[in-house]
Amino acid sequence: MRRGPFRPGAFSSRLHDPRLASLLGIWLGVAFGTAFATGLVSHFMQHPPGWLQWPSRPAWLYRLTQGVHVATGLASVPLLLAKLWTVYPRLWEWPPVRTVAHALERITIIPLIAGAIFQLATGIANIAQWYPFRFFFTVTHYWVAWITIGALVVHIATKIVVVRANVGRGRAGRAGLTDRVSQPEPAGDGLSRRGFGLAVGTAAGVITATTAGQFVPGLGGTVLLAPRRPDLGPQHLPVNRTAVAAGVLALARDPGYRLTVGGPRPFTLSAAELFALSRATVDLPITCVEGWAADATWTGVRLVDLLERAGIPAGATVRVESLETRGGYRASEVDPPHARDPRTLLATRLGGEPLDLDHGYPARLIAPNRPGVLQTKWVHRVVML
Ligand SMILES: Nc1nc2c(c(=O)[nH]1)N[C@H]1C(S)=C(S)[C@@H](COP(=O)(O)O)O[C@H]1N2
Ligand SMILES: [Mo]
Repeated sequence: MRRGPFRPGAFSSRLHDPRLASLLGIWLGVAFGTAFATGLVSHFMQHPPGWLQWPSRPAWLYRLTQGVHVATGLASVPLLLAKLWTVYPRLWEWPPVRTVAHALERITIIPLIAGAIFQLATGIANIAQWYPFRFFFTVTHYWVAWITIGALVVHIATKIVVVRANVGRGRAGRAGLTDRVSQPEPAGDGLSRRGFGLAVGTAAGVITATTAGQFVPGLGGTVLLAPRRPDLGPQHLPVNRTAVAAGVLALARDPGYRLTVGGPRPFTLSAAELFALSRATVDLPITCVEGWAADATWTGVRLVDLLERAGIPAGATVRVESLETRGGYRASEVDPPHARDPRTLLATRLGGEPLDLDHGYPARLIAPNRPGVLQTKWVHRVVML
């Protein structure tokens, strides 16, 4: 009665092997666990709950967490493909369901595989700034992460016996606990298990080595496969949204431009006054959620100086607003740790030159340890919340 893929022995490759599947599973577990943890950092930096005020130091923290987030996601691609290929014959397992526990275990595979593929596909589309989907990326990527990681925890719980019987010391002693035990490798032509493992590891390593330079200081020139070279763009910095795309060209160049600072003692500054006050210089990276980071030297006015002049109390959160009228990044809320950090500037110069229009002329926010999406450009207003 059992035909086609249901036939015993239908999948003859020696690479459909429980030890290989276990090893790939361990690597994938580490990669997805790391991507999940660093993804939470990114999410809660962008949407801090009321009780959480993110520190402004160390300045490099977000560069590290987000660089690792994107790197582990990219390295997961060959690992996931290899893992799926190694285990796919089990789709035709017979009998399809043995016990209730077995049925539940099989059902949780669906959100696990769907979620894993979805997270990698949408993440890669996002870093390539390609949005073929209708939903809002960050919200969906965040919630699907919880589903995927939940399914992964269940999967690990149901597979830990198999993994321990196939990997590590003492595995022979545990072999009696499961029927999913690696058999000695049959001789034959073609790729060996070791060769397959090496090929998959090499693929993950090459992807990492040719993309990780996008966040590692000084290695920007090594990125062959990353969508972005962090040193290319006007004033040697990439631009995600140009002044034209943001529709701010006329307003940013308007001689009547004013920076308004609200608060108990509100005041305004013309562009010339703002430039004259620009006396602080800091070295800080732009660290995009897409995983690239670019170092730059910024000169501008300390945000804290503006807040003090306006009489804004030290515990206040402020909102820095852009001339851009639409889009999710047109305003940025700044909590006290960042607002009061002397390295947080309304920058008017970049690398010693006036800020390019595409980098936010006449002024942009730059603060340590925050995602690029919060470093709003074309700033014209600061208000107390
Ligand atoms: N007003 C405004 N500011 C913005 C954006 C935007 O779309 N609008 N994009 C942000 C993003 S996603 C990043 S990574 C940085 C990029 O900075 P750069 O283009 O100045 O290098 O600017 C941020 N500031
Ligand atoms: Mo970004």
